[in-house]
Amino acid sequence: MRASQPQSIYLKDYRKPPFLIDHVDLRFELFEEQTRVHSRLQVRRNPEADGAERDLVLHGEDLELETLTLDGRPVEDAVVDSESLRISNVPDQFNLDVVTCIRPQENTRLEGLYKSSGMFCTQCEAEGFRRITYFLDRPDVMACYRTRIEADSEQYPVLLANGNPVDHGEMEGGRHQVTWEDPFPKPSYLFAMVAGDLVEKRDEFTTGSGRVVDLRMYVEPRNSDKCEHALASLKKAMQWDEEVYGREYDLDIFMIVAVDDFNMGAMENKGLNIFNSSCVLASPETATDAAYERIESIVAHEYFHNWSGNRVTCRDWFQLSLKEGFTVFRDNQFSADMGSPTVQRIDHVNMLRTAQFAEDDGPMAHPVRPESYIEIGNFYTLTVYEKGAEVVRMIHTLLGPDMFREGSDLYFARFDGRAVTTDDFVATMEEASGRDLGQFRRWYEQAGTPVLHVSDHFDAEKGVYTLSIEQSCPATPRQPHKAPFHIPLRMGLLDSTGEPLPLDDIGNTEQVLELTESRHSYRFKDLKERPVPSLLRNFSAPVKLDYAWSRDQLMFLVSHDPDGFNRWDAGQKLAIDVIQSMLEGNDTEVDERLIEAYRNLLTDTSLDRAMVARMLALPGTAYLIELTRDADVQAIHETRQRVQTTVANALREELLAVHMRNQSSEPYAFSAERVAARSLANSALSLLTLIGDEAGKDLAVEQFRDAPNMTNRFGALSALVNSPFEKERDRALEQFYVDWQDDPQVVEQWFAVQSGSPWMGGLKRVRELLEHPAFDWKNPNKIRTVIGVFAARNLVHFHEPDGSGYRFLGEQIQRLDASNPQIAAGLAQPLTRWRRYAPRLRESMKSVLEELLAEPQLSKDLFEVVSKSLQ
Ligand code: 0A1
Ligand code: ZN
Repeated sequence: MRASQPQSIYLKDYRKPPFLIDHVDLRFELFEEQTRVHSRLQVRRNPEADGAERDLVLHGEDLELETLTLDGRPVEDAVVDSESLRISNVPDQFNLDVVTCIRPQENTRLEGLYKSSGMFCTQCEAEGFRRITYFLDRPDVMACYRTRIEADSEQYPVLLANGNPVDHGEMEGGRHQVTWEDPFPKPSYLFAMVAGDLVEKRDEFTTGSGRVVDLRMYVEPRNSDKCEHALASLKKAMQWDEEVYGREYDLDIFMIVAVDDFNMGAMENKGLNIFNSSCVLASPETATDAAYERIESIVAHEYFHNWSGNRVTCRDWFQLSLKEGFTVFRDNQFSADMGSPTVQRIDHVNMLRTAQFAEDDGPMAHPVRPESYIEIGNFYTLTVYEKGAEVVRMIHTLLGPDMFREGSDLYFARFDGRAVTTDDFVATMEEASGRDLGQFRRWYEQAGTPVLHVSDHFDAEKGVYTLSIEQSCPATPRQPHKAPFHIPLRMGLLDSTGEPLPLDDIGNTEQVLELTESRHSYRFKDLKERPVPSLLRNFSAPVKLDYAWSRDQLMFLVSHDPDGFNRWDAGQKLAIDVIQSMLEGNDTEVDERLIEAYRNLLTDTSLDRAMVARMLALPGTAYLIELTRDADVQAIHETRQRVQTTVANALREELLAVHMRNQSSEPYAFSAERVAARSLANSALSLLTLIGDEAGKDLAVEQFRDAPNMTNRFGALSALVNSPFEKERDRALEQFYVDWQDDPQVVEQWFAVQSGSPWMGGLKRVRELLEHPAFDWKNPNKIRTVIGVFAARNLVHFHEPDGSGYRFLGEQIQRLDASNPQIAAGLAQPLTRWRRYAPRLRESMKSVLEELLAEPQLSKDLFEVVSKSLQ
């Protein structure tokens, strides 16, 4: 047990900052052993503060204070503890000079200033700036920064910070300095600096108003051929934000830096975005289509933050979804416009339903706007990001695109340069549209996934069809009772030929029903026959929908629903029903209708190939677990596998034909059409190798050998790894490593394909990977691709009935907690879901959590996750 219990921080305790800092002047002296940070703060008492504080209390952690002067006079009586610096009785306005010493070389937490592959870089969100110098490290304190960086000229020729470069020069001792000034006031979490021996790739973008913006990407020399895609994505994002949201970029330079050691995906620091290498570097030879897609959306996400996050920022960390929910919604809209909107929606909902619904149903469930936290780093969650985006999407649905745009224009105009709340966002949308979103605000306040129970009745005599809908929401921690949500439910009705039926007098065939009560019933008149309902089109709300479709109705929707998302979802529901009734022993064989549905998909060449690839994928094991109480993972995995192999065996010829039809000899292009063809060909290949098909094996070996790009090569590797062909698999894995050992991003994929595969000998192989020379305990990507992927994707082995998978994870978490608590707490996620599993599994998961909680040195991060999941 920890000696002291860390304190919770509550939204209800929010107070305006007692002091404001208008200007920050920083000077970094970078040396190999330590870095000296000189900071001059222009401080004044906040006229709007709630009470009159006499003392100034600054945040600071792991800092060595060297000197402290107030208006030029040394401060003798400052009180320093492990988290703060207190100066008593300060005047109303003053300059404070602070010199601190820090050790970036020893910083394994990767928060604040640290070193990665020989370069210095920073990560200040959420509370990293206090690890650089003493400061009011809270987002509602916004200042203008001037940053001077001094370092050895040879080792660190490139010196970057936010804003525009205003000065540079040589110094004594082979050193140099560059000074940057950011004219936009910003919170400390958006501060960034970088020093390294980096190559620069340049491009430019001319804004709508005719300003030329310098685009620069900085990478290690070995990555200089991997910048094109990120720069192209950036330009598309800049253009899109002007067209769709009327947002122009505001500085003269926009910089992107790639670093190998990074806790998250990327960071939107003002004018100087810093990226995890795996989320920005790509070439056709080294990155798969999936990586190209990820990069396009993350580059856009970080860029969009320049308005939704930077120009308008969060008042406090409870408001995190203000920037993240809105920005994810924006990047989803962007990705939809760049490719196929339906496919993009399917991928996104699949992730939301598998992972966010699980979070909302577990012990860490929290509202989109949480009410309390111990460590804010634990709240960069799928709920804040993805459910937050769904909430913004529902506002978009309720208001319609034009009104939504008016609302967003008003929001950006009114709150530019300010730190605001999710409530300010909603109120602005209300003001612009005249709609009342009072009840809608519950989406920000109540945790848990609402459930819609739908039943229907057809009165054949009167020709009246009635839909009855009841909503409820399960209890979540500290919220036993829920009030009804305001839910937009997009729907339509189809007749028996598949024609959409008019739903009102004007002949609309689609409607958005607005559910606000616990129960509603809707009547549709003048119908000749019982219609088939198509509900929750395009997943219009993040809810679970319960309606007893028959298998025939689902088959019918797969081919007739005009809503592409619902066509896919009907296929998923059909497959779930087949798998579940086999699991429950109600069916012994795979329903022929499912096989026929797949046959149609494979033979109808008029269908969108990206859609076909999605529809061919059975619901994932993780999602099936989420749908099951007392989940028996082995049984679920085996049943799913049986359905998959039955389908693949029945459709062998069709799969071979699909693989053949979707080959191309053209050079790599990241176009929707080519991506779709590669994805379909790879899906077919993996089904063939899965069933041990000899022709499939030969195709995979050949594709692996001759692949002109990483999508094909990795597709073949993954097909062999998930197959009974051990000899070919081992050969391919070995060759792949020999070819790509010098490329960390490719080696990460090599790790992931092995640790995530149920065919690779489970824990034994994962332990071998930990011993592999390419594994690095200090690199979050390696940790995630070996340990994280094992626990999240290799479900049969992670949930080994003897508990070995859980104990393994517990050991690694414990080991990592000392060096990188944020990563350790993230890895603990799968264990927090222990209540969902069969009794034996549940007990062993729980005991691993209990052992972790007994650790005396537990970090705040891990303490919060572990203690809350045992409550
Ligand atoms: N704001 C970034 C995500 C991010 C959050 C925290 C980090 O370190 C603790 C790093 C990045 C985004 O949404 O992209
Ligand atoms: Zn973000």
